[in-house]
Amino acid sequence: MTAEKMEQGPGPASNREEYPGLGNVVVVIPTYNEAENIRLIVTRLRRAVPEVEVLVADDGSPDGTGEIVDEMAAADPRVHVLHRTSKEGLGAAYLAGFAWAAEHGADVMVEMDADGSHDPDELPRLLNALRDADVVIGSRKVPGGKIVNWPMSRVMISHVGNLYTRLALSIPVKDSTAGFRAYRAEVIAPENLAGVASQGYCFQIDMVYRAWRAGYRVVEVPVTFAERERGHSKMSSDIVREALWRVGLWGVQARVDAAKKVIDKLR
Ligand SMILES: Nc1nc2c(ncn2[C@@H]2O[C@H](COP(=O)(O)OP(=O)(O)O)[C@@H](O)[C@H]2O)c(=O)[nH]1
Ligand SMILES: [Mg+2]
Repeated sequence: MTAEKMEQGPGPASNREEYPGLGNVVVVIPTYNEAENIRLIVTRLRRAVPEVEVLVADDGSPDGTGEIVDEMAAADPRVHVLHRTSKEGLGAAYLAGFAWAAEHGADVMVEMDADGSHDPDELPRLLNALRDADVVIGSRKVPGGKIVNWPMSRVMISHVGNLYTRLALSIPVKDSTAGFRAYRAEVIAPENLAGVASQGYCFQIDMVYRAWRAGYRVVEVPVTFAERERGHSKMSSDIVREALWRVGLWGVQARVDAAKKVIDKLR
């Protein structure tokens, strides 16, 4: 299907070579004020995995990130940019990026940060693992996974956040907040994403929770996550609060649903 789809319009050119066995891969990179990082990460990615398409979903960064990608896109048919008008959060940027990728015939969609925390050289390992899975998470919390140079406060937030998520949702995933992932396109088809409203890194939890509940195979492969060297994190206390209340609510909902099932059986 992909070859025909990709030939339409000005979209990706990857019908020429496909990632063996997986089809067309689109890597979505959300950006807000990543002018110091974007050129380097896109260049590293194109070098590490030349077969993939790259889509930068930029929220109208005032520092000119989008314009830098425009320049790169003019010189490289596999680089694309989605200019969004205002900062609406990571979740909204990814949803728009996934929709673009679906319209352009992607079979696999990858999430990756712009700031260098995710190493493009590790992407082939994620993609290889996707041959026997539907979602692959580049995990910092399975044997071999690492976090390098993160302040202790961030390590703690990540640790407690993942523990809370596992307890609240009973999900067998160690790093559900990780943002370096590959999905088979059907997992994140629009019909599976109806009602997604999470914005910050709760979005990552939302995606993996939906996939797992729907019965998709979720696999974690170890990666090394390194703190950004340039630019600023967009992490905020609002993002932590959002994850706390949404995940708590989903946990309560899951228990209510389970209790209802038991009651129905007893009737
Ligand atoms: N388009 C878009 N990208 C965002 C937004 N917030 C964060 N990002 C991007 O998401 C990625 C991860 O964000 P980052 O600030 O590094 O979060 P951290 O790694 O948790 O500190 C980076 O590429 C950011 O530029 C947003 O509101 N819109
Ligand atoms: Mg970061």
